[in-house]
Formats: sequence, structure tokens, C-alpha cells
Amino acid sequence: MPFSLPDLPYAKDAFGDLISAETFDFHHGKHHNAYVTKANELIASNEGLKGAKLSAVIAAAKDNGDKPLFNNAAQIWNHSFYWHCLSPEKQAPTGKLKTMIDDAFGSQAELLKALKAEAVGHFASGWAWLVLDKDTLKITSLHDADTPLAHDMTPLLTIDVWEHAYYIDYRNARPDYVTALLENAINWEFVAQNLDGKGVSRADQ
Ligand code: MN3
Repeated sequence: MPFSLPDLPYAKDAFGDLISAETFDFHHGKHHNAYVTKANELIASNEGLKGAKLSAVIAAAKDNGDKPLFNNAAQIWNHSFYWHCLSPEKQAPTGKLKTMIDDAFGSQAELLKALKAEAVGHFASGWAWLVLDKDTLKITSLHDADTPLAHDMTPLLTIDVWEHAYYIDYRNARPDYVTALLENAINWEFVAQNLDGKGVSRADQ
């Protein structure tokens, strides 16, 4: 099989009540896994993409207008990236990343406020992102499976705002989920590694 479900980079009970083990069982074990299964099925009948990396499959599916393959491949990538964006230990941005955040948003608090507004305000399913667009830090959100990789932007941080990401632990309260993650569970060390692409490649396969 060309693609596989990557292991979580922490134990599924590492976040306590913030993100329950049950959420990981479903979100990683069922949803993420289903995208892997479906993408592998779609790739099986596509000779031209056999052996291609996930990022190359996403680009080709976009160019070919192959929506089912794009959606499933991009969802594998987005979820693999999202798991790395989370840390069971509370962190804060430091060094070059901190300076860039202060220059672009004024402070970490202002960045979190803007990211929270984007994530909460995004209508229906999708992902809120902190990206590097050329040399500029930007906040955006994309619908369904769409990914900054398909828009020539460097992803730095994402929050999954599909209901399946928060319904077990937060029911319909997306703002509580977004706030809990942004204030307690972001892997800022990983975000910093994405500035020069070191982290981003970890979601590829
Ligand atoms: Mn999800």
C-alpha cells in the first residue's frame, strides 16, 4: 500500500481532558485512517501516480481536477501535520518565530486572538492555518480538505475545525475547543521548524 496511517507523536491519553483518548481513537484511528484507505484505493487505479510522494499526489490531483483523490490525499497530509502541531506540554514561541509573530501581529496574544477568530468564524468543515506566504506570516482558513500546499504557501500551524475534531470532548462548542488548544497544546517548537521546511516534510510520506 502506498500510504499508511502514521503513529501519533504522543500517547493518545497524553492530553487528559483537553483532547481525550476517545477523540484520538476516532479522529486518528477512524477518520484519518479512512482517508488513507480511500486514497490507496484511488491510487491503485492510477498508474501515473504509483510510487509518488503524498505531496506530489496532492499536486497532481489538483492539476488533474481529481477531486476525490485530492480530498483524501490532502486529508492524510493535513491530519499528519495537525498531530505534530499539538504538544501535551504547554509551550510558547521563542527566538526567530517569536520575533516574527511580534512584528506581524504585535504579540503572541494578538496572534492567538486572530487565529481563534479565524477558526471559530470558518463556516462548516475545514482548517484554520498560520502560514508563511512569501516572507509574510498570515492567518487564513481553507474549506474541507484544502491545504496551503496547494496554494504555494508554507503551513506553520493548523487547527482542524471539522466537527469530528471536537464533538466528543466539546460537543458543539467550537470556540472552547479552539481556545483550549491554542492556549495550552500548541507545539511551538514544531511551528518554528516549519519556517525553514524542516517540520513540514514530516507530514509527507
Ligand atoms: Mn479531522
